[in-house]
Amino acid sequence: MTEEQIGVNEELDEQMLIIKSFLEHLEYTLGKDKYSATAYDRFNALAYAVRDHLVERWLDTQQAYYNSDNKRVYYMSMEFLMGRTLSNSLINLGLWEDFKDAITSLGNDFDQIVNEEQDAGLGNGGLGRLAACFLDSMATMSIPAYGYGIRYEYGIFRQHIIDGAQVEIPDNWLRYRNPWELDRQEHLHTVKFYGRVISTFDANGKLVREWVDTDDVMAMAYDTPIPGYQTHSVNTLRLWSAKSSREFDLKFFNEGNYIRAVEKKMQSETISKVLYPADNVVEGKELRFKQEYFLASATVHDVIYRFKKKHQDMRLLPDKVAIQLNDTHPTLAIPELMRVLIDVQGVEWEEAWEITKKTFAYTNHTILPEALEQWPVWFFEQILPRHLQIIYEINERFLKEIRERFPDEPDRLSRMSIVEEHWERKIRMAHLAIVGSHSVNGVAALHTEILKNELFRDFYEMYPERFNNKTNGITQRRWLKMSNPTLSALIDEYIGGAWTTNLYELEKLSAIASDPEFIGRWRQVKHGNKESLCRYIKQHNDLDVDPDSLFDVQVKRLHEYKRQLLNVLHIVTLFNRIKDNPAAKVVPRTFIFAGKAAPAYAAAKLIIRLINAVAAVVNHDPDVAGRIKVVFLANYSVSLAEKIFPASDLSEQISTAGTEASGTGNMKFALNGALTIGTLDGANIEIMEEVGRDNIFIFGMTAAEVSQLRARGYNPREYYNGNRELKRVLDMIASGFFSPWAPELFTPLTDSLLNLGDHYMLLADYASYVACHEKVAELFKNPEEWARRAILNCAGMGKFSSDRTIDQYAREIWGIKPVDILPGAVELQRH
Ligand code: HBZ
Ligand code: IMP
Repeated sequence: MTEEQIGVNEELDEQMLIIKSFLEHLEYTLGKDKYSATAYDRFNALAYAVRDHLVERWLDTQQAYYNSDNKRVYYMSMEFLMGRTLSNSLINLGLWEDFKDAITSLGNDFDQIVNEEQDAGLGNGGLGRLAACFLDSMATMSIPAYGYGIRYEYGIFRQHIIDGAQVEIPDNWLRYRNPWELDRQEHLHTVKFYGRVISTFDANGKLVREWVDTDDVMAMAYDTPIPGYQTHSVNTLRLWSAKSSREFDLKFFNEGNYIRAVEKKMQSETISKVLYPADNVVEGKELRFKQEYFLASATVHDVIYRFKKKHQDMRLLPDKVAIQLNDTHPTLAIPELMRVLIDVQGVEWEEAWEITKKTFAYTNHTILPEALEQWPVWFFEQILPRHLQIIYEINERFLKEIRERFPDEPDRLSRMSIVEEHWERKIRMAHLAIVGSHSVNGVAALHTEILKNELFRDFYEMYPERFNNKTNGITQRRWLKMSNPTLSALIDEYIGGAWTTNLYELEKLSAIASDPEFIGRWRQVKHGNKESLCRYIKQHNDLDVDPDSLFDVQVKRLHEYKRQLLNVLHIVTLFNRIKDNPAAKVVPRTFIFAGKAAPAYAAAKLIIRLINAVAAVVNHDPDVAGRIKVVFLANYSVSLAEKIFPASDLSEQISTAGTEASGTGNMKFALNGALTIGTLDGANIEIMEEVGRDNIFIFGMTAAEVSQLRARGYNPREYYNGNRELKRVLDMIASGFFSPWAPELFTPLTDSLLNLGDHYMLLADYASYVACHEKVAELFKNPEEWARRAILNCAGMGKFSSDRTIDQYAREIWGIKPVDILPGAVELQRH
C-alpha cells in the first residue's frame, strides 16, 4: 500500500469507529434503534460518542495536576454562560470533519442534529459568557484551572415575543438529560445555614467558636469536561447542586408529619433551582444570598480538601491555590475561608488573614450603583451568624489601619467601612472583596481608571499596588472558527491557521486588505452569512429582508445605559426623512435587535415593545418601500449570537461613556468583520486604538465630558428644544404615533428623557449619533472600501483574544504556569 492509501484507510477506520460508537450509544445507552430514535436521541448518542473521546484526556489531565502539584486557579462565578457544547468540543478535539462525515454517511443531517442541543444558559450576559471564554482559554493554554459555579435547574428564561412584548418561559434545560455532565455522588459537602454561635474554651484555654443548631444542605458536585484546543488538556467545570441532607430528612420524618417533612426537604433543594435573571442590578433576595453562600462554602471545602491531600501546613495554601472572584457574587468565600482556617483548622487570626488575602483576587464588572451588592446585616444575623462575627472583626482591624494611615479623617472611615451604617445596616460586599484580596481588577483600561479615581478612590489611595487592569477578551475558537466557518476557511487560505491559538496572526490580513481578489472573496463570504440570517429571519419573524441592505445590529441585554432607545430615535429620524422626501436616494438598512430584559425591569420591557411597534409601522409603510426594515429577534442566546455576528455589517456599541465596563460583544462583531459605531466607552476605546481611528465610527461625549456636563447641570430640554428632528421624534413617540391603540403606552420612556432628567444623556448624544450614521451610510455606498476597513478591523483583533487576557491573569495575578499533559503518561496509575 502507498502512504496515501494507508492514510485513506486510517481515515476510514476512524470513521468506522465513530459510527460504531454512535450506534452503540444509540442502542445501549439510550435504548433506541434506527426506527425509534428521535433527532434528539441522535444528538445524545453523538454527544456520548464525543464525550468518550474526552474522558481519557480528562483523567490524564487531572492526574497530571495531582502529580505535578503546581499552583492551580479556581475561577468562582455565579454564572457560566456556556451555550452549546457539541460543535465546540469537536473543533477543540480536531474531530469535527471526521464526525461530520461519519454521521452524514449514515444518512443524517449533521447540522440538524447539532441544532437539537439545548443551550446551557447558566448566565445573564457578559459576565457569564466571559467566564465561559476564560474556561476555553485556560484549557487551551494548559493552565491548571477549575470553574466553580451552581448547577441551576432553570437557566436564563427563554424569551418569546407576543404582540410585541417579552414573555418569559422557564428554561427547564435538564429535562431531557445533559450528556456532558458526570454526577459525583461521592463529592458531597455539608453547607450550614442559620443556627447560633457558642464560645467555649479548649483544653489549652483557647477561645473557640462553634456554629451549632444549623439547618444543613448538601452540595453535590456535577463535573463537565472542558477540552482545550489542539492540546491534551481537559479541565473541569464543577457545578454544585443542592440536595437535602440525610440527617435533615430523618429529623423531620421522625417528627411524624410526612407531608411537612417532604416540603422541608424540597425547600432545602430550592437553593440551586433557578438563576436570577437580572444583569447589572441586584435583587436583594434571601434565596440569592443563600445561593451565594452555597457556592462559597462548597467550593472552599473542595479547595481545602484537594490541598490537604498533599499538604498539612495551611500557610502553603497561597503557593498552591489562587481563587478569582467573578464580581462580588462569590465574596462570601473570603469570610468562609477565614472561618474554616480559624474554627476548623486552628490557624491564628493574623496568619489566617495573610493566607486569605494572598489567595483571593477580585474582578469588578460594573460601576452602576444599583449593581453593587450590599446585604442587610440582619440576613447575616439569622443565616450566617459566625460570618457576621468574622466580618466585624475584619472591619474593626481594617478601620484601625485606616485611622493609623489617615488620622483625623472620620469621613474616610465611614466611606470605607465594610459596614454601611446609614438607615438599614448593610455589608458592602465590594469593600469586603477589596480588603480581603491582594488584587482588584477592572475589565478595560477606562473602567480600571474609573475604579481607581472614582468608585474605589479611597481604597486605591490606601492600597495602590492591589489595583490592575485586565482588558476582557473572547475565544476565537467559538467566535470565529466555529461560528463563522466560511470566513475562517478564507482566512486560513490566505494567512494559514495559526490565528486559532495566536490571534495576533490576523495582523497578516492588513497586507491584503486592499487586494481586490481578497476583498471580493471577503464580500462573498459576508453575503453568504447575511443570506443565512435572512432565512432565519424569514422563518422566525416571517419577514423578507434584503441581504444587500446594511445590517445594522444591536444585540445585548436590554438596559437603559446601553441606550437601545437612542438607536430607536435614529431609526424614527430616518423614517421621517423618507416620509418627507420619499424620492430621496437612501442606503437601504436592516436594523436588527435582540436581547432580554430583566423580568422586573419595566422600562427595558417597554423599550422592547417600542422597537416592535416601530417595526410594525416602518416595515409596512408604502413610502419606505422596504428601504428600512426593523427586526427584533426573540430569545437572544449564545447560539443565536453565533448566527448574528457573522452576518453583521455594523456593530452598535452606544452606551453612555463611562457606563459599560468593557463589553465583549463589541469584540465578537469586529472579529467577524463588522465596523463599529460607538462611544468612547469600555473596550471600544482599545478597539479604536488597535484598528485605527479611521476604521471606526466614534461619536458622542467622552466619559470626562459626561461627568462635566452632569456637574454643570444637564438639561435635556435644551436639546429637545434646540433640535427640530429630535423634538419631532420624541413628540411622535409620546403622542402614540406608534401605538394608536394605546396612545400613552410609550410616554414613560419619553418622560424619563424629558421630565426625569435623561440619566444616560441620550438627548445630549443624539445629534452626534445621527451625524455619525450619515458617514456610515456614505461609506456603505462604496462596498470595496467598506470591506477594506472591515478587514482591517478583523486584522486588529489580536489583543482581544481571551488567551491574552488569561495569560495576563496567570502571570500578573495568579503566578501560575501551564502544565504540559503527556498523553497516556498515567496509564499505569489508571488501571
Ligand atoms: O460584564 C458585564 C459588563 O456590563 C460588561 O461591560 C462586561 O464586558 C462584562 C464582562 O466583564 N456585566 C454583567 O454581565 N453583569 C451581570 O450579568 C450581572 C449579573 C448579576 C448581578 C450583577 C451583574 O447581580
Ligand atoms: P480530585 O481533584 O480530588 O477530584 O482528583 C482528581 C484526580 O487527581 C483523580 O482523578 C486522580 O487522577 C488524582 N488523584 C487524586 N487523589 C489521588 C491520590 O491519592 N493518588 C493518586 N492520584 C490522585
